[in-house]
Amino acid sequence: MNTVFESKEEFIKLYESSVMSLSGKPFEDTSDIDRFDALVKLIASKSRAIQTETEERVKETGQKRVYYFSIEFLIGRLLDNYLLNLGIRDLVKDGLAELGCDLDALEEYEPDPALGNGGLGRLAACFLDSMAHEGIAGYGNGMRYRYGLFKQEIVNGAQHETTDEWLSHGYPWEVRRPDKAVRIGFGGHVEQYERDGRMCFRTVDTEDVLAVPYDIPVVGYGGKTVNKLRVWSAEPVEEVFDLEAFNRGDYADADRHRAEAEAISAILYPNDAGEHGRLLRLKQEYLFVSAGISSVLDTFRSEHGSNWQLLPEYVAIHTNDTHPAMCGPELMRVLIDEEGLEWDEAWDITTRTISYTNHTILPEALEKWPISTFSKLLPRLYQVIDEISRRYRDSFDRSASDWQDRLRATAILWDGEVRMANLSVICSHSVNGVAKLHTDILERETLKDFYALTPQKFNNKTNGISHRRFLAEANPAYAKLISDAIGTGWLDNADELAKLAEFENDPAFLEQVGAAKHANKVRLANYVKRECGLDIDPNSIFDVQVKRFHAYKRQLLNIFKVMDIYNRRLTDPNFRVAPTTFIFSGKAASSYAFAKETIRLINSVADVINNDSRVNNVMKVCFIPNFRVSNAQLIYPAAEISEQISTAGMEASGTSNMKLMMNGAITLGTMDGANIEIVNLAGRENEKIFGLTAPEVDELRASGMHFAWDMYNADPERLGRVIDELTDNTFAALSGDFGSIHNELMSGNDHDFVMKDFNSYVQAWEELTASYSDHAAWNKMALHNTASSGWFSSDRTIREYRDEIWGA
Ligand code: 475
Repeated sequence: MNTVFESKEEFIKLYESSVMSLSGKPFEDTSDIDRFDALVKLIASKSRAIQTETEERVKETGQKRVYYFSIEFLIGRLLDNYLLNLGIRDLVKDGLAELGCDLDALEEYEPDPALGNGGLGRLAACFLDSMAHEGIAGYGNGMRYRYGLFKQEIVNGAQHETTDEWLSHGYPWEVRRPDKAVRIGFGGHVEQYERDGRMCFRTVDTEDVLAVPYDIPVVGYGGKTVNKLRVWSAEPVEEVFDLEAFNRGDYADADRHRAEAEAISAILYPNDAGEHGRLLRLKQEYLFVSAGISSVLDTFRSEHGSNWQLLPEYVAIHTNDTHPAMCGPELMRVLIDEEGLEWDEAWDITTRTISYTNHTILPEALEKWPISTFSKLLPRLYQVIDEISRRYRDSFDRSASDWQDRLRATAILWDGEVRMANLSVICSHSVNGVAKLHTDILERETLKDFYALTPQKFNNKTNGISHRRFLAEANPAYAKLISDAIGTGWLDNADELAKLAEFENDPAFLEQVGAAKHANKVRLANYVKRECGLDIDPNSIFDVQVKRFHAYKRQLLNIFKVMDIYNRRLTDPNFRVAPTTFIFSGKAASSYAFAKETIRLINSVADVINNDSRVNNVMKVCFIPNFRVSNAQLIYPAAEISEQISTAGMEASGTSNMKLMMNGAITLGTMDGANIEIVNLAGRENEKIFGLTAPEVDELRASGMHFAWDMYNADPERLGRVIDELTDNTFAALSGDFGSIHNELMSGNDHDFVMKDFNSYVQAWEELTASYSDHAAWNKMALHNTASSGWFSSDRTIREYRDEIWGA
């Protein structure tokens, strides 16, 4: 372990002087914000010292550098994580205490940067942590949005969005690097010119903006490697302040130029599946790709000169979904137009450098851009894409009978559109899915024509999570119990969690497992009381579904279950219900009406049930507003049931399933995404599986059968009643009825199989919760889940990427 501070005394001395010099006040007069700010800046500067050492080591050993391009990095708060990774959490906590400061209280001042929507963005952040832990020279390349994902407030049960001003007090982790800024050109037209007797292309009359990088340190556990995350901000190239307009009183006009440039990095698009055709989104994508590639090549050039054939040996560029798909053509453009390489050589270098991960099979998430928009905004890049496309078409063996079908399915340019997924596959040497089933579906369905042409490109990399953030840091009570039992080696190597299996039959230990869970439930109950004013009972079962709202994730199925239990309890007071708190949290894309109505339904059901004294002792429904990394870290440790109930075949992997499993929750789920791997690792008897399988879903879809009304008619007492209650005012008091959900379900013929899976789901829930009363048996299952979860550490995932894709 690197010694960051010689001793507590040294920390105190450095910290005190840092607080005073940054605030310009005597220590006693400084505010908590001053103290928080100074603490982060001290830790950041210590981290940068290690970063310099890391950098020297990378240079000396000629280590391959991995660049992870992602339009989202949902990093969460960093302070606690970095103190843990540097091995100085106790020292700092004690030192602060001597100065009369409480570390936990100071940590609350840290903004929780919402630079991502959900799974994809959080995965990128977990990968940064694991790359640093594994000693990989791995760097994030992304966007610095001025406003993160909207803040969610609940008004009369409905989601309202307000801006997330995470930068209003500054962000002490970042360092602005104007010396590394890159000029990005949009629009204009392409002209040919002669250079060294060779015809070349360049774009003229462009409108330029400046991409300015901000660097955030990424501290690896063990304190030996510190990498960086570089995020780009858009600014005007030069200060063009229109003094004349200002003097006329046209203040907005005076600064128009700046506002137009800054708009590019102003907002994160709040949709986790598809936001196409928006020019600003395309500009965002090009900005971070072009600036990122330029900075990658600068570093390479400074170390290896212009030996571009060596690029794939020293550099891997990974593209997280299709948002960075322009990496391929942009690298081609630079190698050809600026470095003077021939097409074939540039192509070989490019495809050996780039790799691609697919995160979803949802058709609406497959990015496409109108050629007209694209070619106007990026004329030269479009020419390069057109040439990639032409050569791709020419490569087809036209004697094969099905070549036209294959071309139609895999073409880059088709029907007036640029198809980004196909571009990504064609420019990459590796294409991976994020769980076994997902990769199978990519190979067999979504990308089957590519798989037929180049099967060797395809591979699976089942997702993982940072077990340090989501277990060690989020769940200190359980982490202490674990470390007392098996030592702290699991922080470094999550496989060591398997040693916990030894304690599965130790009644005293199991009781402690239960006690830690209870403490976490009390902690969450306090948070819920503070945030929503709702009392929830830590002795009830905490049944948790937290994730983005989406039809296929089926929060609707979950709330139907709650409605059904409520109805049955009212009709039959002898109907036994294990006391349960149903906890939901998550955001819906602002434009996704069905998802927003589902949130309103949950809150409306909550309003009725929580105020009904006939059922209050056995059920409560709780919607926790504004789900984000920081409150997720309070929720996962308190969960006992992990709801992973997506329509089989639809959830590429899921990662909250892994976080919850690691924290000892039992998965109540379908055979979908990584749930399948959870079941394989922990054993089916330690989870509760229900519902249609992916092949059954396929078959039903293919049959074209219309079953929604039949199912409704067949079960008037329960399912039928729940459906009626969408429109009969039962839950309308807060802000009205739910006709649109009713309509979607019945006219859409139960597209997501909510009605089809309803019975088996409620039954599975009843069986699972009935087993809760045997606390010892439950705690044993919980412990077994934790003990089986080590494989889901993103350390393992990253080692697989390193060995099988990046060769780093
Ligand atoms: C999957 N986000 C999870 C997770 O692999 C999976 C799409 C378009 C624009 C912005 N964001 C997106 C996603 O597609 C996404 O988050 N997908 C998720 O990726 C990590 O675990 O199953 O739904």
